[in-house]
Order: sequence, then structure tokens, then C-alpha cells
Amino acid sequence: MFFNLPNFVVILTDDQDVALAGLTPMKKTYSIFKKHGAEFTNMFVSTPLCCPSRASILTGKYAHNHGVQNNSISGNCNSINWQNNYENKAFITYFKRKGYSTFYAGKYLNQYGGKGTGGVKHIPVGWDKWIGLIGNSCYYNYSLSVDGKLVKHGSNPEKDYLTNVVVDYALDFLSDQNETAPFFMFLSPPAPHAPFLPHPQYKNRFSNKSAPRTPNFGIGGGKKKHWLLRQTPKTLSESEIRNIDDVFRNRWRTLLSVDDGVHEIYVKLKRMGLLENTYIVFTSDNGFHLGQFSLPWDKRQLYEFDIRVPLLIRGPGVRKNIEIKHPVLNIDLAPTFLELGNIPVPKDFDGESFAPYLKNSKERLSNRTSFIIEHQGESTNEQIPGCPQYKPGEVHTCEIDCICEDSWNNTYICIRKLSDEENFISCIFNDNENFGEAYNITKDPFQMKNIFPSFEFAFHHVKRPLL
Ligand SMILES: [Ca+2]
Repeated sequence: MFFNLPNFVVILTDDQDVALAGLTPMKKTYSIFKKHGAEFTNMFVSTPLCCPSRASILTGKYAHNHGVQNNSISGNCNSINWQNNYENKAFITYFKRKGYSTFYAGKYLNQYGGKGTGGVKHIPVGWDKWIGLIGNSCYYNYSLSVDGKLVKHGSNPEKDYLTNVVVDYALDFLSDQNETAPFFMFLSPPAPHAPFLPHPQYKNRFSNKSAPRTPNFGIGGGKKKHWLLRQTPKTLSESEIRNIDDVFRNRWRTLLSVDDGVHEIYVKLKRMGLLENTYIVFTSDNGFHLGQFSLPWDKRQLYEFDIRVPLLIRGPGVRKNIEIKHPVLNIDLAPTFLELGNIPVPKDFDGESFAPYLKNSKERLSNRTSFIIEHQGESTNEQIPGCPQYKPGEVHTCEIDCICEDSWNNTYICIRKLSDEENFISCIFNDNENFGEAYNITKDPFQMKNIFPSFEFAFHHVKRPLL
């Protein structure tokens, strides 16, 4: 009865950019997809932060519709409200009902496994085999919920390196598969997220590489950027740049273990004779910056480096060795998976399936030429030690030299237009300044010149898609 249903293997990395050459070190992965699959060159996340973006991937909804605002429980990250109203309708539940055998391993939502949200016993609806990382991405000294039971890991690279542990569980799951049911596997390795710890076998690679010196590298936001970017220094110090280069190299090194894992899974699928009936999807939950506008490293910004991510797909019927320019979003993944699995897409999904583009170059999707980018900024009520210029309640994530990566007023909604005619972003901030930013990305790809016309103009254009 399952003869015609395809299998799925989805690999979701954490914080992997494309704008700063994030895919470059993954030679094996790239070749697996490049010759036999599709690369989407305009893949965006609708919100550039882990938990909200992952919630969008799971539900096919924009953040303003699933309610996950940030990485905290109070911001609905793995909250009981999320579990009861959204997680229980995530795309995987439809696959489960169709008879799929399902598997999840790795980072889930940042607050997964904590007290007050069901702890390690909570297994999200729809997953048969569950290996959920407790908390946020890391590489050693973590705990997993393995089918609801706590399993602790230490710091032995041979046994505990999380990326390899995720892949080993996946290979074991694959060994158990037979043709009685199709399967859906979701792998979520921690790389290249902080704390950027490579496996020892790769610790000396790329020692001559540096973070890309894009035209906006090491240049403060200046007067025409929003409040948070006006606080960044005019230039970065030598030690800050040294740190940024170290982070860049270590991110690439962590990705080599993902590259090995993707290759191992590919080889196993091939040996099992499953390759021709399996969709393999590779993507990330948000982009990243490294020194752009003098922000040391993080995400959460509206700029291209944070909102663009990789998307590679191969599988039955997918055209080979092609680049697809049509803009696609994290919210499109869930409906696309469903359509590829011959499952009707629920009407309340915000995203739309891009499956037709995978198979037929002539078929047009909807006339989507614009979409939303949104973020709810965070601040801490604590005084940041050593940073008296900031009051409690203003900023968040100030790791280096009092340069902060988020603030309460880094709260924005943008309309990103991308078509043959337009390549533009316009954003309004929920702050006390009626601030806005707008960029013509064709003329100004590094977003140096804010051409925001007026709050009234932008409000009309940005708010309209929400109505
Ligand atoms: Ca992330």
C-alpha cells in the first residue's frame, strides 16, 4: 500500500549562512546535490532567529501566526501554549497519519526539555523515534531525550560529538527500515552554531582563511541605521577582528562533520537501494553575520546575511543540476513536504508548496513577488556588567566589548520584494522613533544606503500584507 510514497531525509543546520560562503566547505554535500538536484538561490527565513524560524519550519506559519517570538519560554519557545496549539498540528503529524515511520534527532526548539514545558518526557506529536537535544546547540556535555528518557553525554570526541551522535542515530534508524512503510527523517545537527567547537580531526583546517571582508565589514551602522546599529563602533579593533576570523574558521570546521554525515547517509541510502525514492533536503534555520556593520557575530537582523540560507533538494522527479531563482521561504518547507508526500496541504498554512518548480521548469507557482521578514527584539532586565551606557531593559546578547546583538527596539517587520522587476526591502520598527530602513538590493547589495522614504509610505506598504 505504501509502494508509491517517497521517503524524506531533511538536514537542518543551525545558523548556516550563504552570504558569507557558509556552504563553501561542504564539498561532499554540494556534489551530492549539485549533479543530481536543485539549488535554490533565493531561500529566505521569514524570521532570522532559531526558535521562531524552527517553529515556522514545523508549522508552515509566519511567526506572527504561530506566536513563537524569540528563544525564551515567555516568548513561546516550546511553551505549553505552543505545544497545545501549534506543535500538535506540525507537518509531521500528517505524515504520521499517512503511515510514515518518523525520526527526529538533534536540536529541536531552544527551550526543549526544560522544567515547566514537559521536561525530557515530552515527545512532540508525530515523531516515532525521538532524540531531542535538551536546550540550545552545543557539541559536548549535553543531555538528550531519547524516546523520553534522559541520556547524558560527556566530552569524548569519539562518543559524544553531537553532530556525529545525530548521524549515528540516523544510520541506525535507516538500518531498521524495510519496505513496509515509508520514512521521514529530520536531522538537526548543532553546526555551525556557537560555541563553534570542531571535532579534533578538523581543528587545524582552514588555518589560512579569514572571514569575508564584505564592503559592510567592520563599518559601524552610522546615523542612518536603527538604534541598535547606531551603537556599534565605527571600526572593529584588531582583537575583535581576530576573534571574528577565529569564529569563521571554526564554523567551517564544524560543518566538515555535517558534510561527512550527509555523505554517510547518502551512501547508506544508495546501498539500501532507497536513493531513487528518497527526497533529501538540506537547509538552515537562519543566516549569520561576522563583522558586518561592526556587529561581531550573531543573527536577528533584517539584512541579507541574516535572512538568506542554503536550500538544496534532490529526489524522485527533481530536475538535476539546476538553480532555481524563485524566492522561497522557511514557511514553504512544510507544505512542500506534504505535497511531495501526496498529502493535502492544510488551508491555514501561510507557506506555499514549491514542489511544482522542482519537477517542471515551465510551471509557475503563485504570483508571489513579496513576503514578510519579522523579528521581535529582546532585552534583559539585568544591568550588563561593564557596560554602563546601557540601562536595564535595553539590550541583549552583548558578548564582546559591549557590542550588543539585540535590543527591545530591534523589533521590525519588513516587506521583501523580489521579482524580475523589483529587488527591495522596506522595514518599519516598533520603537519610539518611527524608524524605518529600506534598500534597493540590486543597486546596493550590501545595504549601505538607507533610502527609507517615510513612515507613512512604508507603513502602508509593509502592513498591508498582514491584513
Ligand atoms: Ca539558528
